[in-house]
Amino acid sequence: PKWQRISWEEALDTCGSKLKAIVEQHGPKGIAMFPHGSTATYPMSFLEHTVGTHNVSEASFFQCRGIRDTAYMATIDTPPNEDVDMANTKVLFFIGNHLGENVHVSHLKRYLKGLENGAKLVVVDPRYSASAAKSHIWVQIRPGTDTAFLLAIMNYLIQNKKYNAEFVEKHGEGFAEMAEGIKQWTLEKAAQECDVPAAQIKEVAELLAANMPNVAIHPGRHVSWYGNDFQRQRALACLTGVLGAFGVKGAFVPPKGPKGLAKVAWPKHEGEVEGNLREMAGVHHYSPPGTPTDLIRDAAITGKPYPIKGCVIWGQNPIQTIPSQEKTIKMLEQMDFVMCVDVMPTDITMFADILLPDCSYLERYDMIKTGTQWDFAEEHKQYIAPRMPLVAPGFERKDSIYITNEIAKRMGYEDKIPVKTQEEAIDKMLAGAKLSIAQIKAEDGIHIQPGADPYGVKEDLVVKFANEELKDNGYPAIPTYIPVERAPQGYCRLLYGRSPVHTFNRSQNNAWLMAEMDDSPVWVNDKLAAKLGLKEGDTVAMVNQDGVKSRTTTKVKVTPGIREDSVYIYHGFGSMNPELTLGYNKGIDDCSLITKVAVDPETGAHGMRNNFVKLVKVG
Ligand SMILES: Nc1nc2c(c(=O)[nH]1)N[C@H]1C(S)=C(S)[C@@H](COP(=O)(O)OP(=O)(O)OC[C@H]3O[C@@H](n4cnc5c(=O)[nH]c(N)nc54)[C@H](O)[C@@H]3O)O[C@H]1N2
Ligand SMILES: Nc1nc2c(c(=O)[nH]1)N[C@H]1C(S)=C(S)[C@@H](COP(=O)(O)OP(=O)(O)OC[C@H]3O[C@@H](n4cnc5c(=O)[nH]c(N)nc54)[C@H](O)[C@@H]3O)O[C@H]1N2
Ligand SMILES: [Mo]
Repeated sequence: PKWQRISWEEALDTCGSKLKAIVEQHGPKGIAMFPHGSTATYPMSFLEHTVGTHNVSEASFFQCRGIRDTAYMATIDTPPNEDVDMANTKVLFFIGNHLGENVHVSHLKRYLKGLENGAKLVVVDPRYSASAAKSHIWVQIRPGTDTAFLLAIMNYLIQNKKYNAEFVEKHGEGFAEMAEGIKQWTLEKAAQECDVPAAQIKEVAELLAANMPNVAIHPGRHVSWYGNDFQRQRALACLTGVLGAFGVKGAFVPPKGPKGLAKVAWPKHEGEVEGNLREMAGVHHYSPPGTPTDLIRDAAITGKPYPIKGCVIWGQNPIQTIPSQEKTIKMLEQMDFVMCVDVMPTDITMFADILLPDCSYLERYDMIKTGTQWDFAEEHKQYIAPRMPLVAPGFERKDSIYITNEIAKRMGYEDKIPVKTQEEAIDKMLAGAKLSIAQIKAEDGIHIQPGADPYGVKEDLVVKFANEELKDNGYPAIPTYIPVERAPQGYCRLLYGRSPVHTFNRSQNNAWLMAEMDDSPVWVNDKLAAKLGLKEGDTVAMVNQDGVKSRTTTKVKVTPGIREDSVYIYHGFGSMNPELTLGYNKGIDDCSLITKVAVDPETGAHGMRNNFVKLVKVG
């Protein structure tokens, strides 16, 4: 990764002419985009709408929450976000979902409020997570078997007539079909599959039944785990239905946020947008918006069904966030042109022909944050808060509206430009709600207005316990458990999660945070460690089932807080770019060991926990 500094003029000219040449030769579909974050929405709209490519793939959908959203849409017709009323609930129910290490500040506040208010917490996790540490029931489940666990709970509730019959009668569709189809999932059968006591599954079911409908079945967030995840997410939505936990205090309650903000988007492409890889292959009918990453990679590498030769990466680090680095690198190497817009030299920037420095979040206007305080206050207030720059951009950094517009001009789209500046974009959006930047500044940066009571079950809510459309497309109509491969002899499943101190890989060059935590020790079960002759603090490398060895090493953390069949590290460590001076080679990059790609059939999203490793003691 050696760089030559050039002027913005030359950089923009090069990006514009290279992308234009690719569109001329291969059509708009010859460009792929990998976006993430608020600054990527405007250029994404340009490439998707105006230039016209389907080949846009967000790791934050396809390796994160896309499955959750489409599985809930196939069940209750709406994506769930994280709309559970944790602050007012009687029972919090988490599958994975390690809040406390997963630090979403607003969610944490609601979660802690719930615990303060006396909610019981059920945490299903193979590891003693920060949430498990606060739980009343910790289910130390065998990884990948959660759907069996959920089906057994539902079956128990149904068989023992402890479900919410009134709700099911009024809002359920296909309930009898599901009840019949999951009959086999007795407590004993699930206990064996999930490697947890039958009595514990019963205890959880009884706790939910005793407190329904005021229970918070959390939909989770990062759910791309094993390639069987659509079914688990369907099961979660159905369990919420079995308990009737919609629209009432402590249940699944979509907040009523402010309305009216206008949209700023690029105009739609005239004529049909060609080259939808998913439709051409007739697969993944429940894909989240965009195109599944592996379809783009395969097309780019093979040139079939068509070549993809230009790549725009904007705030995504696909080296560390898409399984099989080897494939991602092959895809990038065959491109005629790769441009990257970033704020730091992370691993992906090593593969760019041109690297453009984006404004950091303190130097720019940003997306407008809106929300409600319905779960804290009786009066249900709403807020509208555009993020505003604190300081002028340093080091010649430019904002995303400027960069996109300048490239668009050079590609021949000057007449389509929707807004000229960030301020114009924000003012346009605010105008929809009869507000402006000037007014919000006068209100000290946050506009607060009266809100609406979010409680109440929508009359037309339908919970599809069985979904016939799924069956028509070749998927199970009812939530179904699909077993995954278990760790081969001598290997452990590689699990990963969030460090409470860090944000993905983004904070690995932050001196304060690295002073707090600059390594990611591997969690090893104490009994397993004894068998392997490993001690706390030993240095180890990892080798996976395909013989891929970690580039770096880490220390061992010996603990009873992880199952014997798994090991655990934090995601975001082990950067390979030496220019990321503080993070370089610190800890192990989980993604480098995720070489086997598991694809969720309904969505095309990628499972990330289906790889196995051996620990190799250094020396
Ligand atoms: N500090 C910090 N917080 C963040 C982020 C960050 O980068 N840093 N990123 C944010 C983002 S984008 C997301 S999506 C979220 C992700 O955070 P979550 O949505 O909470 O992620 P999960 O994968 O549900 O949770 C990880 C937990 O799953 C457990 N687990 C592993 N395998 C299994 C299994 O088979 N079954 C069960 N039941 N549990 C399993 C692991 O042991 C681990 O404790 O975090 C968000 N919050
Ligand atoms: N192996 C593995 N893969 C995962 C996960 C995992 O835990 N392990 N988690 C999954 C999840 S939940 C998610 S959401 C995705 C996220 O995956 P990505 O979307 O790839 O997100 P990040 O890893 O945060 O990479 C963000 C990139 O944007 C850059 N960046 C930071 N701030 C800015 C900015 O203001 N402007 C611009 N232009 N760039 C910026 C960073 O320097 C970095 O290069 O990864 C998924 N993939
Ligand atoms: Mo995520």
